[in-house]
Amino acid sequence: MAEPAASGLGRNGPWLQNRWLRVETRQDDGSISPVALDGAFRPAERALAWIEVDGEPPLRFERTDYDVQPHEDALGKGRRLALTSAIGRRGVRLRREVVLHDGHPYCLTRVAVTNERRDPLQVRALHVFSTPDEPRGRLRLQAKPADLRVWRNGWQSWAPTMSFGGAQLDAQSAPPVLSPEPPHGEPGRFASDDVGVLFDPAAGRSLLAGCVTACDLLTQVFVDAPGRLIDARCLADGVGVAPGETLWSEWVAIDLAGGPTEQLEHYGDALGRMMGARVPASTPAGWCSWYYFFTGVTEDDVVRNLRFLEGHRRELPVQTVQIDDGYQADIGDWLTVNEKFPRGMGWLASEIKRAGYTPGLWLAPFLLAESSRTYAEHAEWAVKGDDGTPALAIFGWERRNFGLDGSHPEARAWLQRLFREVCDGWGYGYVKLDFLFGAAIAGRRHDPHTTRIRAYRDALAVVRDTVGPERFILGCGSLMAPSVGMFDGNRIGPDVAPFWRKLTHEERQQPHPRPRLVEDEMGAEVAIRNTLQRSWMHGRLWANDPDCLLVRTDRTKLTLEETRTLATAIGLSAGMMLASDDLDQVPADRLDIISMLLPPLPRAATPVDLIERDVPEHYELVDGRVFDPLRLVGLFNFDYHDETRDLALALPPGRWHAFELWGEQYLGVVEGSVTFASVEAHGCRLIALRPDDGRPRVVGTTAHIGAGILDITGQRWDGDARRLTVEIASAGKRRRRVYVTTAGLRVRRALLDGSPIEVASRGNVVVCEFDADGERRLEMAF
Ligand code: 9PG
Repeated sequence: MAEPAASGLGRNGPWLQNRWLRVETRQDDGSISPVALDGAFRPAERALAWIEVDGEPPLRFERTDYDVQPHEDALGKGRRLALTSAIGRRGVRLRREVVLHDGHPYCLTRVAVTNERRDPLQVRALHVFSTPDEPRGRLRLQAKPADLRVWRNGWQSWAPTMSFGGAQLDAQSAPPVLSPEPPHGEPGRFASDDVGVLFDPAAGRSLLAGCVTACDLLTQVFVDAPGRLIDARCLADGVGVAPGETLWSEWVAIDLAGGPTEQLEHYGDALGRMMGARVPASTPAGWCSWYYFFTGVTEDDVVRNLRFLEGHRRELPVQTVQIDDGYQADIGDWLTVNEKFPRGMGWLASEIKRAGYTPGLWLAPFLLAESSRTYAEHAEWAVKGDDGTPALAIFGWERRNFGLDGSHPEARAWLQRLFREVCDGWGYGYVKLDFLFGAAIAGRRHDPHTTRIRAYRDALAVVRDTVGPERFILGCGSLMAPSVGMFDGNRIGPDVAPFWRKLTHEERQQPHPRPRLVEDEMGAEVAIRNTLQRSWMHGRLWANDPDCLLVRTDRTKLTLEETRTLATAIGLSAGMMLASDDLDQVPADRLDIISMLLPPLPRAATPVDLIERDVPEHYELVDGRVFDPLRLVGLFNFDYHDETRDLALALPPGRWHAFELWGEQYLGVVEGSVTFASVEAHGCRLIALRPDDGRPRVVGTTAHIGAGILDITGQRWDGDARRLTVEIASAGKRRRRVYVTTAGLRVRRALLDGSPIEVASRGNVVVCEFDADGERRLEMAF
């Protein structure tokens, strides 16, 4: 048990302290100064809270009263400190709270404004943790601004999530699709949604700020590297606070302990717990129509692929067959099916179910196309701009599409009727809800007191209630923190494509030719970037959907190396495995790549260099099972200039058996580091490291991307009998090879399920090849 958080009164105000953090406060201005006790890291001095209001100067704390109380929430027990300031002349009362839990390294803080006037107060933003723009308020960091690193999160699935250097330009994402606001045009100024991390490489220290609740307001973390400022703020969309009412910000976590990866993992745990995340017990796999057939998909395409899956249950053990965009009459007219699906969506769902799969259907329920019947009949359900006309959510399918107003009761009732029909009428057990940001765009809504996030969640809550807790909801084009608790799975990156990239690294750094649209941000590279950068979300907020695996050899520009890289990123992410090829046309050796990702791994790998690089190159999963401790490393060449490069992997202390999966090569016992010479651009190596204990043991398997995590279920070495026993499960490919180090001994006999099996000797290892359709036992006597 952690020692309880303590509190006391200092010279300037009360403080809180636990094992990791001390938070000092000042009664004169309501500011807080958090200090990490390990190394006395104190980057932010007198971080303020203040309120931005329409048409008048900011509301700031003055002399405050305080009180300290025991506190308990979804994160456990702790202490809560409150600072209150009655600003009589402005007719408001401000309150700031700081919570320190007994068992967490971060503190939480939030701010509120109470309207004590006779008129409503129009609030723009609540600044929760805002370093003052004056010399003593600037962040105390050791590195020069240009050397600082900033990790920024995109506001929805497709938005760039990556690290930047302090002199770089932020992602130039155009609102409202890829960003809630226009991008900053000056280098070193970054706007991160929900959560941001600032890393000081000179000090080796890191500061995370991020919202752990997201039910009402949009939280942004703004970092100014040259100005050495940070500002975590909640956008209140100018909603009116009625006389006598109080508006709270979201809870924002401030973490100074550990490195960026650890901080993001702790943050994900906190957000998931505060928001009641739904994490499926096992991560589903399936087939999706989109990336081969696009909007041209027909009933026959789906049925042919369904038959293929039925005929290849051993190779492709997936649960879901998901029909994507292309069946509907128009965006908004979901229940009117086009001529490409002559037998209707109910028939197709039954056919999929009859074959033993869960039928899945794509909808963009928060968009209304200007050409749709639903919009023609209910223009009042669209979010409006300031001029009162419908606000554009996205131009797509060659027409304007407006956002659905989740605050409109009739629009919500329509959602309920729609999903009743899709789930109970047609029989779909899985829905992919796409373009969901449409309900969260800025604008005027039917209920003027509803924020965009509240409207978004109210609409989602109707869908979740109607769909029920048993069916699977996959979010897409969806907000991140505000969706937690609603989805089972969520897309965490832009669209994969059968090509590597559209924009070069240099083009992506430039503000020109224009702010970036979704179609600029498609391709395998950017999909992989988000998959790695958002790995920490998996299993904490939902099951990550890293987007589809494409392995085909027709209609693709991806090379075999790039395909393996995509497979490695998806596989190590442990996220959903959705194949999106025309399966009939896929050669057997490419189907093997899909098999190697089934089922998904139980846990996600960690991108070791997520703060150093925009696209991490070192993705690592440590599996500590005592009979087979394993360190699995995906090492990528994401060279910015597309050059062949040597990749070096530094090893933890000790002697390691190294096995490279894609090249199927045992590299012997290595120490210190291993180098892979001339790795192709966009290529990768997948290395399984196992400690060398001088005894015979498995050093490599070829069945599954986990290199043993799922396909080796037990291993015993009997020193007296000099016998090795290995338990094998069917995970992955049927045909596989198992590599065993002989530790200098000679194999006398090898048995598979009691029958002799041939072993080929290759220096210090022996190799057995066999099929596994169920559990198998391999025994070797030495
Ligand atoms: C269906 C697709 C797939 C895909 C989704 C989403 O702006 N655009 O041009 C744009 C095109 C496609 C797109 C997003 C934006 O992809 O991510 O998986 O379901 O919709 O239309």
